[in-house]
Amino acid sequence: MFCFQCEQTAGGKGCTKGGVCGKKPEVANKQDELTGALIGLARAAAGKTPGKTADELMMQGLFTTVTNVNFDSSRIDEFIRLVAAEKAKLDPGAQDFPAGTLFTGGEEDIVSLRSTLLLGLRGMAAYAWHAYVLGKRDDELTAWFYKGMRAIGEEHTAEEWLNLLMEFGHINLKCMALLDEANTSAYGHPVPTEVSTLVEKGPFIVITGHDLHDLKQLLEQTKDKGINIYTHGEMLPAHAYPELKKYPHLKGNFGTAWQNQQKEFDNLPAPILYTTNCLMPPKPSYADRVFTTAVVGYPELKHIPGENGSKDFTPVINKALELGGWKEDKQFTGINGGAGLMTGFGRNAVLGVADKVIDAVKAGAIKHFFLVGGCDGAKPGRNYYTEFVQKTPKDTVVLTLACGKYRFNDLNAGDIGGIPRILDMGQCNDAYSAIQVAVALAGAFQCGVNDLPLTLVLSWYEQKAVCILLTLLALGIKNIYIGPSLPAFLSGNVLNILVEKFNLKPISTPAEDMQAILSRC
Ligand code: SF4
Ligand code: SF3
Repeated sequence: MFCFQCEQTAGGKGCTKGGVCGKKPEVANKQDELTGALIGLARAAAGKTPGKTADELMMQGLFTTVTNVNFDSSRIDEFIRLVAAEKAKLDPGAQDFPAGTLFTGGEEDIVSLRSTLLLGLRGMAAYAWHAYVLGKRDDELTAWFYKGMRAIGEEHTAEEWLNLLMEFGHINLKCMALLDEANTSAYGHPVPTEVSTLVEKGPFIVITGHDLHDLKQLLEQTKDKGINIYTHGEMLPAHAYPELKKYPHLKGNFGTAWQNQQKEFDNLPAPILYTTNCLMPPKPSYADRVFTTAVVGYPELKHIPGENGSKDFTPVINKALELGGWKEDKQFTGINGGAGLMTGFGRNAVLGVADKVIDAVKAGAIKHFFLVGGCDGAKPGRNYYTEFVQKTPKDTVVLTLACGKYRFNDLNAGDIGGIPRILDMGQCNDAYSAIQVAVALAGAFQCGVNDLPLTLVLSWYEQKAVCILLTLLALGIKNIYIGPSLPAFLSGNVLNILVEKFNLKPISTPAEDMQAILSRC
């Protein structure tokens, strides 16, 4: 196996003897085979309209290979079989891409550029899938999956690869816009909401991942059953959607970001439902109560089928009743000891008070905006993000999104004239909201986004972060700080290009970076 797609890759270079994430070599190799088969499917679809089954397989197949999604080789085998059957219908002569050369075949910089596009496509597939299950699709976006996968199987010059990456970035913006529309048209615009971290006594279910459609179905099916629902990780922003928050048994949030799950779920007297990444190999103390759904999978764990459309969560409900929850209420806190978490500052909520924000900037009450967000992860260096936020001056505002927010979302940072200093915009895909807000501010101040008093300080872990970064670069956003370490799949030369073209900066220390940012203001 060879895998270097995530931030925790072995030795900062690549996992070769098994994944740091727990992915076995057999599974890694099958995922490469599946990827090669999807390139074959894309080739077979050239000049044709592939149809619903092929489109679904393309999105699901790519999503399956995202970090911490699927560890079950039998499920990946099934995808390979289905992709082969679909390809045979379109063009039996189309060749699959040789799996073994995906991340190793060719010159270092070309491997780097090819991998970057593939990993971006994997991330985008997850977002496209969430929109798709809510009935939203976009022909240009769907077609780009085929175009991108065909491109991965072809030879290109470095310049052509870079152009493809920028084109991809724009398509991913469309994808995030589509998901924003899917989520907001189904569940309303997020409204600022305080989320409790108290877990009440009695049966409960913990739901994690990004899929709001799964949460909605679970809420419906647990209505009036005496079972409370708690979000975990990336599901936290769900509390802010009017059509989800109206369920009184959606009580609060339990736990923090994904990398803490083995500790947080140890002996948990409740089932946990995983709707997307990030699943870690479960410990024996709670493996019997883990349920996966959609493309998530792990050998021996119970799976709720029904990838697309309605699902029956009865096994999860029965497990919740059997385990019974805790005997007493339990108050939890975030990692810094705070108990109430605010979320729901999506584009609608923030732009709803745009006048106030603009006035505060003009009056000098807000001097700078930071977007501190992205993925969380296990590395000790990720304390950087907590310290960075702690160091932000009192006349600055911190926008945040994705699971990296758990590093500081329980800090009481106060407010500026009623505007909270830490604004949680939602999940990683709500980077779309952040972009919309930045564009609106640039419009109001009649300047470019790069001229705004705004600095992006991003943390990355998996491939959704890769697709978002490519979108930000495609939009011409410069001076982005990125950490905690640089992607192993960026070769020295490719990194140099990004640094030269976009002034992409690896993080250093919170103090140094803060000083550099504020001295430019
Ligand atoms: Fe290693 Fe990350 Fe790949 Fe897992 S996903 S095998 S940890 S690089
Ligand atoms: Fe987190 Fe996996 Fe990336 Fe959606 S849940 S941001 S790491």
